[in-house]
Amino acid sequence: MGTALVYHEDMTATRLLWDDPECEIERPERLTAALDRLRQRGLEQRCLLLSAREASEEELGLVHRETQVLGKEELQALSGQFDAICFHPSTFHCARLAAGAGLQLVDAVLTGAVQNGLALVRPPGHHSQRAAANGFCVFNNVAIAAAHAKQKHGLHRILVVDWDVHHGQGIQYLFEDDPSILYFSWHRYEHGRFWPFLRESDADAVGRGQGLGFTVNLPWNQVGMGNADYVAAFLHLLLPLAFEFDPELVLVSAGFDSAIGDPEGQMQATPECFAHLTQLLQVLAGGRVCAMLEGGYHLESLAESVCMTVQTLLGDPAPPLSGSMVPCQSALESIQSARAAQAPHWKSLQLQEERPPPLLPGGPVCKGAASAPSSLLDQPCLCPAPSVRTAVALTAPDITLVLPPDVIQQEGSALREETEAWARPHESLAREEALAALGKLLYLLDGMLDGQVNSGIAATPASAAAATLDVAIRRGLSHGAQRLLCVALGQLDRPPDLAHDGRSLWLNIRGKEAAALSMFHVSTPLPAMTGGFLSCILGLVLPLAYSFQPDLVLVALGPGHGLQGRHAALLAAMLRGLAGGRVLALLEEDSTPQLAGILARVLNGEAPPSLGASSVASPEDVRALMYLRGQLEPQWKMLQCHPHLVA
Ligand code: Q9C
Ligand code: ZN
Repeated sequence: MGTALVYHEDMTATRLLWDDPECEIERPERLTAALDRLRQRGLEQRCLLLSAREASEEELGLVHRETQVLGKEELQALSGQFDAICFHPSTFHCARLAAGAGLQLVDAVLTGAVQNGLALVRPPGHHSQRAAANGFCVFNNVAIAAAHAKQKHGLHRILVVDWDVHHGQGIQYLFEDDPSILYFSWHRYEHGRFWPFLRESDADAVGRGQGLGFTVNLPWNQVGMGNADYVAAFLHLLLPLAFEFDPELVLVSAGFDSAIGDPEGQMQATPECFAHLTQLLQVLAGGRVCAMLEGGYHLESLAESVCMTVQTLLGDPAPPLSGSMVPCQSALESIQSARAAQAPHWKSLQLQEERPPPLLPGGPVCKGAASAPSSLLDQPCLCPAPSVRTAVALTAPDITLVLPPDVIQQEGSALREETEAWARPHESLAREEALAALGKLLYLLDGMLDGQVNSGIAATPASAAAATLDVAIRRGLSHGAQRLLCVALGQLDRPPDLAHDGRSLWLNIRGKEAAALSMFHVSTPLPAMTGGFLSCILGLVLPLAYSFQPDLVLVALGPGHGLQGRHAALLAAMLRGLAGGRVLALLEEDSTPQLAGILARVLNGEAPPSLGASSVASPEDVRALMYLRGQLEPQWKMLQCHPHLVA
């Protein structure tokens, strides 16, 4: 459905007219650097370009008390009245364009003209308050867009995700008693010693009145937070609440001063991390995500991170995350205290009764802030994008399948002799239908391993599902995959002679009981209800997967998998964050065309349908989950959401 990019070059006009070391980082080059890089990467050309308009007085009035225009002479004097603000004659024009850009973006998404988009704007907005400019922000672009989405489009639930490294206190103040806006912000806090030095930026500020629980603050008390910390915050804090909230729209206060190299943030998350954050948000609200630029002052890091965000909005799979995926102790402390503060307000957090953390030697501590290694930022992703994003290899091409034009139905098959050789050890693969299906699967898998195809779907007769999966695992491991994650649903047993060499991680969802037979062989019951399914994905499957860092993912819906289509779609959409989206889904031949269709579309980058208001996880589901997490946490660090006590 497309991605909008909203911009106007007039927004490069506002700049610093006198010496001010605090304001000088918010420069016009921020926009031009981001836009140039989008062009260079061919990303701008793939977007629907919208030229920003000015917001009207009335629209600004949704949030702000007065919007006076001032004479030049008073600008410096006026600037002095606010914290971290430097006005320029063009500032008001730019700020009205920035707010207008957000409104256009929301209109484009909510009228269905596009699926999602980014507004590239300055000045930023999230520090701005009803009657006060603050922290480079004049009008609160995201807050105005949220108020507009409620007023003009009748929305009832809007999620605002503020991944800028500063606390968007302006948004918090404007909506702190409003339960229709769930505001999440992580921010550099350092126990209150970082700008804007507010007590109400801490985790215990959770909203007021009707809005209790609808403000979620995650203060970072150390610099140097990285990919593992950010992804852990999403999996263990933001996403459980977001699914329970069930937003109709996601607005992102997309500041990139939380990325590596930024002088304000001093964090370590790489640009790819923003692809993952974006992709994780796209499973909400039917994929209606509107991102608006906030901060981001390291031009190189900013430009790369903007590209990662736009690329992901366009549906490209997220590049794999680099670095070890181990959250640091300080991040875990913050996540735990935010979870504890929110638990009274959210069912999804209550059930996971807080256990005493196990006594273990202390985990890693955060390394200090790193400057951006230019080598890391300069090189574009070395692996060329596969020419086919998604291929469907069903035994008989299915004309009833509704597929987007860029999803191909694969005709090819592996050579007969080769297919027979792989099939030989398995009796269930002797039948002609099973062999034919295996031939198509092998052909598809080879295309993926060679880098021609990114993701795919293959089918097999139910009786041959286990054997076909076994062959797929072996073939994957012997033809280039270093680490293979297999998520097997239904009655599929781990191939008995699969080596326990750490190259494969087997996760069976449908096991009779929860069991971790080894760190590479995990089995869990299929939760009955949506709530349990979500906590299984967010609390077990994804943390395991992000810790393991596979380069190939197999998802098999085997006999009796019992998974609803929308649940399967969500699982596939979220697993797509692993292995650069190299995901092969294996279905039973008699699966409905609807299931095959929705999986193909999701693997191709379409948003999964929203799950709707979710039920709570059952006590048994929670028990199974807690048990497995307890068993596996020492090995798979992304499962942790508590700091360890140092023994
Ligand atoms: N060295 C935005 O990122 N100065 N605003 C803080 C600490 C103000 C940041 C000084 C930073 C404002 C949108
Ligand atoms: Zn910021």
